[in-house]
Amino acid sequence: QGPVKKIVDKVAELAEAALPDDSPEVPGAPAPRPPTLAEPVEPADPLPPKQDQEAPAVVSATGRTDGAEADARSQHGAYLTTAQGTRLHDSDHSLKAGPRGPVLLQDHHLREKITHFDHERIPERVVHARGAAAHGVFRAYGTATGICRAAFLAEDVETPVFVRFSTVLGSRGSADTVRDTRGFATKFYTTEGVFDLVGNNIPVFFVQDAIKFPDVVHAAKPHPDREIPQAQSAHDTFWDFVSLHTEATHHTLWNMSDRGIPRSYRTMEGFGVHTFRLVDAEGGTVLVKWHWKPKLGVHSLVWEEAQLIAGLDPDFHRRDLYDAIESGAFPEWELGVQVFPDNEEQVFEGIDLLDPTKIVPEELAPVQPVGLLTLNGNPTNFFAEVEQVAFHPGHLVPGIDVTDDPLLAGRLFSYLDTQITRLGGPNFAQIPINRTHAPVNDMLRDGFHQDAVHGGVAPYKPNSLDGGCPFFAGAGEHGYIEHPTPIAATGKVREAPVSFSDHFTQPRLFWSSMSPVEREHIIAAYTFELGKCYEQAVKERTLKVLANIDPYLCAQVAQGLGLPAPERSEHLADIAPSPALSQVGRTWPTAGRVVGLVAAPDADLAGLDTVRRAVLDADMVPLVVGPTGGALRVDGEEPVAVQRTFATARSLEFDAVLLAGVPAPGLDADGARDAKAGNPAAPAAPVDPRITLMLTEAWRHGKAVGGWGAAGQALEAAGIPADAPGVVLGDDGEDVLAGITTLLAAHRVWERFPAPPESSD
Ligand code: HDE
Repeated sequence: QGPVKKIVDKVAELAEAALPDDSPEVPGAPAPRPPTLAEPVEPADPLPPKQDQEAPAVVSATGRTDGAEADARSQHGAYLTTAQGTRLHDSDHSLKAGPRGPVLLQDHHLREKITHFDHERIPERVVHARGAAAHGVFRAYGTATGICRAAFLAEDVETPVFVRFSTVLGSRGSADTVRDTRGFATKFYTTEGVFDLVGNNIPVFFVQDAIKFPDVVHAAKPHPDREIPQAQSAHDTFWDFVSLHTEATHHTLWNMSDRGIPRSYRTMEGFGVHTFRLVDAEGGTVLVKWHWKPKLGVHSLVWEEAQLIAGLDPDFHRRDLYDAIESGAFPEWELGVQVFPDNEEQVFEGIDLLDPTKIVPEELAPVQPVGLLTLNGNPTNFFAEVEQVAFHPGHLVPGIDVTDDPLLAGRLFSYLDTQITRLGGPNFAQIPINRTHAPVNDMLRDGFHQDAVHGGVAPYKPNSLDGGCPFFAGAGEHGYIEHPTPIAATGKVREAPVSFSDHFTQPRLFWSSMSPVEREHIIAAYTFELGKCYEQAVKERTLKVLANIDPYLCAQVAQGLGLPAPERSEHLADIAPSPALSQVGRTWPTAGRVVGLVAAPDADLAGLDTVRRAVLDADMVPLVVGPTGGALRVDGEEPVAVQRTFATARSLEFDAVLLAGVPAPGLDADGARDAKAGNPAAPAAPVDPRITLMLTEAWRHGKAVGGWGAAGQALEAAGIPADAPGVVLGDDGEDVLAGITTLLAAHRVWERFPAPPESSD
């Protein structure tokens, strides 16, 4: 019995247990509510923290546990207390002079409670404010030991990790499925200190030099006067900036592609973006680019789906990550590296490795797997962990070093700086989620929120009073020694290398690597975003940029905007596509895919239950949709718990929709004329419009649909021909599921989307 199945069975059991014994069959009159649970009367200890989430103890230079225990501020004991631990006997009424007041100033508990509440919020991150995170473990394959001395990369070493995914532009409370880049930040708690791999789901960046970061972010954030639009780039200031600043073309093109709207955090690739330097045990070096490859494959939403979900379930990605982990379907990624020689030019196959607007196609430098990341623990407290985690690209361990990428240089400054404001001072490394699992023996002292009680009298070096302690570590003692890379400076300048001015070769590479249907999505995305702009000059300038990527792309977007297509200004070089960049044309594991099982009144419930179990056996997630909440009952069979009702379900949360023999008008579940209808020729009851909506939406979004029994009639009522691509009908539910599963491996039924002809260049 797989973990997913266990949880789904548990959910069904709970739903069943919540039903009163005399629950009516569905549909029918609403059942009486179960009695409300009485408040417990006996004191009970709070729930213990989850095992793998206890923070490491703070160890002082002397090896003694200093100051407060890691969890001293969390909950202990059976009774409600003040922050000072004094037990309270009432927390519902202010202290008053008589029941009708006035309230007395001496009520310390009132003041403590309200004052603390008044200060509960901290500034949100200036970018990447909205995110979700999980605990996990990274197990190294040992394949990187030849190029990197980092202890956590040695064979079979397991390192605890915490991973935070995020959108970039939106505020903390914004929606998950907006068109944006996603953050993919990993904290490795290694034995040699914390290593943070602070990456994105897009391998290139808008700007080549960190000094431009405030510009691109100011342009992309909401307009300063109205503070709209929230969490999106479809507005004038963004397109004004990226059309004037053409080094942003490549990243913008990725954002307009399906990569800008991931299906799930679990189906995103991750990239370190910059080139890093790895150092082996002998001091030899290579340059690398980091990649995260999701085991479930790279999948995206379609734009209409993303927009609808932003309203229907703004927490879609957060919920998906949490549910997957809670149900035991642990998301996994392989970490891999592309490896390049570390020579003076730092150029590979003509691609400047210091330019963060460029990728190296996998066909030129394959991604070599070095370990497996498994996310297996949800946060215990969102604020304590997800909100307070502080990543920094400069958190490095011996064996991993930076390069001179000017974007990376600015990041190395920025993260520590922003965290001092966001986390209220310089001591945020002591917050449990940020604590290294390696012994700390620093000479950093005092400051706001200092939790450690440091011993010793000499937090300086050299000293004799603390016996000269602590000592420096050489390479043999795992000391971090920067690699002595030679610097060929020619004088102080505010300039970029000449190669940085090639802004169009790589956008052309990306465009030419897309399948026809992906190109169609890109055209639609540009047309949508520019259609939301008001400034004519911005639209016209962007079309000139598009002309330098591809004439067909430019012409189609121009047509959508009702503008003439301009001529290109750059020479369009021939470029070999990189098939690895496309998400279409490959098959992936179907584990974790969500199948909506829809049961109308009189549906084939026994068949539905069989298919539900088959979905579970295939490690996919069945969600049973019924007309109302409760359970679906059929004589002599186990009741089937309803997880979504016609009122709460939309096809958006399913990867495929199956109808359990839904009777078409006037037909029973076997497709025979319904005898109860009396007159066979009499007009039949219409299919529930909510089923029709589910089917038409699933159809439009390229999802597999089907069913057994008379399901074809309901599809027909929704305007879906039985012989159309991605429609599976049959007599036997399990056969139908087998057909659907084959379709799910390709993620979507791509033939359903209108595709443009091959690029015209
Ligand atoms: Fe960040 N970025 N960034 N960034 N970034 C931040 O740090 C910054 C860049 C990334 O889940 C901030 O703690 C500069 C590239 C992620 O907590 C801030 C530049 C990449 C996260 C910051 C960049 C990233 C951040 C805001 C241009 C992919 C979220 C809050 C030079 C490789 C981490 C914070 C989390 C967050 C600065 C560009 C990834 C302001 C100056 C390129 C995943 O320090």
